Amino acid sequence: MRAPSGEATHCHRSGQRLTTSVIIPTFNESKNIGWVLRRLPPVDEILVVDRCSPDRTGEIAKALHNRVRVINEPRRGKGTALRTGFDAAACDVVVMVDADGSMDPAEMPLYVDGIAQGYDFVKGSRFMAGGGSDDITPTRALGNHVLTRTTNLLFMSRFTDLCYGFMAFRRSALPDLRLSSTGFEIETEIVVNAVMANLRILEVPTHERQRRFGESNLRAIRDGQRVLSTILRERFGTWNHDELTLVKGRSSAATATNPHDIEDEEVIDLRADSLLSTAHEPSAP
Ligand SMILES: Nc1nc2c(ncn2[C@@H]2O[C@H](COP(=O)(O)OP(=O)(O)O)[C@@H](O)[C@H]2O)c(=O)[nH]1
Ligand SMILES: [Mg+2]
Repeated sequence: MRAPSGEATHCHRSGQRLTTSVIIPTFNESKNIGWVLRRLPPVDEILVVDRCSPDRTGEIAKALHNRVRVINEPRRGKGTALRTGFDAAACDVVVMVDADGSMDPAEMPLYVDGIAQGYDFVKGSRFMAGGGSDDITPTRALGNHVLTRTTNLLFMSRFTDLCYGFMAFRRSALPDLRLSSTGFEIETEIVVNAVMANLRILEVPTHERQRRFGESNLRAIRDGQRVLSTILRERFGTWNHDELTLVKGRSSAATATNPHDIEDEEVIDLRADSLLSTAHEPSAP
């Protein structure tokens, strides 16, 4: 029997206990969402951000768990869905979990404990001691390894895994993450911006399972390129051909081609005359 549920949040503070919002992006996951919701530990808020799935994932999720609130996000992309969910979340800790059964929600306490211990950002790693994957293909493993190494070199970090989306962060850190990604590269954007913002970061071991039903929406080459572009953009800025400027930060709009549209950024003028007086010193991570 379902308890009545409304739009009201359950995220009131109870003593010093940290409240938790779980964000689950979904696109046609009707056969998997039940398993994910059953394995969730008690949380304060569950936001299923659904791309209006034809297989009625949203309705099914709502019928299965009385804490579920479904947000319909018709725009394409995991990044878009997660950003919509983050903006709607109301609790102290935000945890992101996929809906395909590849991430075991029963591991969630490890992430929330990390935040409770004082970390701002806790991310899962399949490649540290105690972690693993039943799902990763050789192509993806190689791509992830190269992208993780690249990130570590450019941001002076020591991550053991990059392209994996089981993560938790303190909701108060959300503005520091300055998110604008629409696709799978959002995971990378979160990681590198957490470094740039000097957040306290913890990696915890996680075991990736095989997706239970259906097929992945990720395309390794296309999405790998988007991840690489995100790393380079966050580290070096965006080159603007028209005005010969390098723009650090990014627009809230989809592209950063016009520096006048860009909010919250630093514009480095690389025109020859200004180069004589301005050295480009990227800020240390
Ligand atoms: N709302 C929404 N969710 C998506 C979209 N694309 C993927 N997802 C969800 O994001 C999660 C990860 O996607 P998946 O296809 O498993 O990618 P992979 O794990 O990287 O292979 C799953 O829960 C998907 O249902 C999308 O366009 N919109
Ligand atoms: Mg998956």
